[in-house]
Amino acid sequence: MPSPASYDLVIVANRLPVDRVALPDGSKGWRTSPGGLVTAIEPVMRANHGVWIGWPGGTDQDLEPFEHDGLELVPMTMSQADIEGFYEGFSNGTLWPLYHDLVAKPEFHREWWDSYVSVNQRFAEKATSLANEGATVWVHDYQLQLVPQMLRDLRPDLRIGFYLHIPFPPGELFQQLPWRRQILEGLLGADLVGFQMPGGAQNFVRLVRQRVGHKTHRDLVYLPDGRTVRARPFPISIDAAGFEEMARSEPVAERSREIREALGNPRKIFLGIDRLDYTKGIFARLRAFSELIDDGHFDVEDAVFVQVAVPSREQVEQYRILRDEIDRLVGRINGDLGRIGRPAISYLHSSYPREEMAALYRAADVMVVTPYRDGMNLVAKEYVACRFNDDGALVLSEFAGAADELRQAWLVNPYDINGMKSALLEAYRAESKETTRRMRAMRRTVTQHDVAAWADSFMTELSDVGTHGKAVRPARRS
Ligand code: GDG
Repeated sequence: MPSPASYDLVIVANRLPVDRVALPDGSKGWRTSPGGLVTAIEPVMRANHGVWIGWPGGTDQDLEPFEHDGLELVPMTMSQADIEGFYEGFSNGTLWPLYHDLVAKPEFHREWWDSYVSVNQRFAEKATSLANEGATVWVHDYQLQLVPQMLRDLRPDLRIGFYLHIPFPPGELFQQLPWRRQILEGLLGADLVGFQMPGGAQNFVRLVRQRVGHKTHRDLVYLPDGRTVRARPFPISIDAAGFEEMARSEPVAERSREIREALGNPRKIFLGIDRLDYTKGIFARLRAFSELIDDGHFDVEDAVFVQVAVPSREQVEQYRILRDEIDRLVGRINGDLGRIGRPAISYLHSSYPREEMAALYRAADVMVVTPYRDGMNLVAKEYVACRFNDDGALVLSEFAGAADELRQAWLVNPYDINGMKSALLEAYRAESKETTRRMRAMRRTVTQHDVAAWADSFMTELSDVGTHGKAVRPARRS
């Protein structure tokens, strides 16, 4: 590793893009974690001599900076108290539900806030210790909203970008937060604040005007010290070509046939893939599907619903309750409607390799994505990228960011069970001419606006705004 303070680009995110794994010889090693963010950011990091700071998971205290797959990574340690206060507490017990339309009730605890402030401070200090004079620092997501201003105070020479992966709520909800002003001021340390949707950027600018009292004009905030901050939408995307290539591969084709066979060759396979999270609307969609069977629209011989629920935040009480509720619902539906070897719902509480996800996307006739609120939802885009034959139907919540781009999906309001039933039935019955017309249009969108385009546009805009720091070189992509 080069000496400290020698990077032109510093990525700061809650998680490092790697997971700790046990190697065959029993020692511990690292594996790149699945996800679009690393694919998006890796080329920019390479072109700019970048480093990534984040938590590797766990409470190991003795981790040194290291290189993995050519990426330079700096692990941040977390104590059990940090995990409980900063991560499970303020990030996932306060901000996550508050920013997702209060789908669950946020809890406000002063000790959680104190922990959030101190962990943000540690991330900011680590970033400044690694950044060259005039370097660019790109901070990610709701766990680190105080970092931009902390960086600005420590190092006015830096060029600072912030990107929020989840929705930014309207003022009526945000103002419940006892520390609302501190969060807004924390974000205002950045030169560019990026959001998924135009609505999030507008909510932020309006709140800054009303709550902090700064002058604003369109997407610009004018600070008393002469700085300007720009707030803009940058809808995130996926490595569309990568997913398509994987879906086309022979092993994935073979696995997708096996999955169909194992399910008893039903006429139609419905699929849901989500982190097991109360924002994702898993419960409501399974109810809607089961009622269609109960009403006699189709039978368990005709259709099966495969629901993959990826374990998530299992130490947080609300997530445990949700898991129990879904376990009970699936048990009841299968008990009432299933036959021997023919469950109505094939429920998997596990995570899978990317190839298995691609095989599932390839096998599914109807993909069902019904969050109550979602910043974007990459699963919807991944499904589209994998449908290289222009077939398959997507049922998508209006409240996912992805609905802005994927207009040709069957759009639904997840709070409206009857509306969801109608959409599922239409998608089930749709003629291939109809599904092709819709899928072709969606594929054009996802292919053109991929994650590389997202990262480039954020970086280009960041290089244009502010008078701080040096411009970042765009990624050289093959
Ligand atoms: C947040 C925002 C926004 C999931 N299970 C497995 C697996 N995954 C991958 C999916 C997808 C990603 O994880 C999940 O992304 P989503 O967008 O669906 O949802 P969140 O986790 O809530 O993400 C969201 C996103 O940030 C990006 O800005 O879109 O709105 O909430 O890529 O494929 N991948 C593998 N195995 C799994 O079991 N390999």
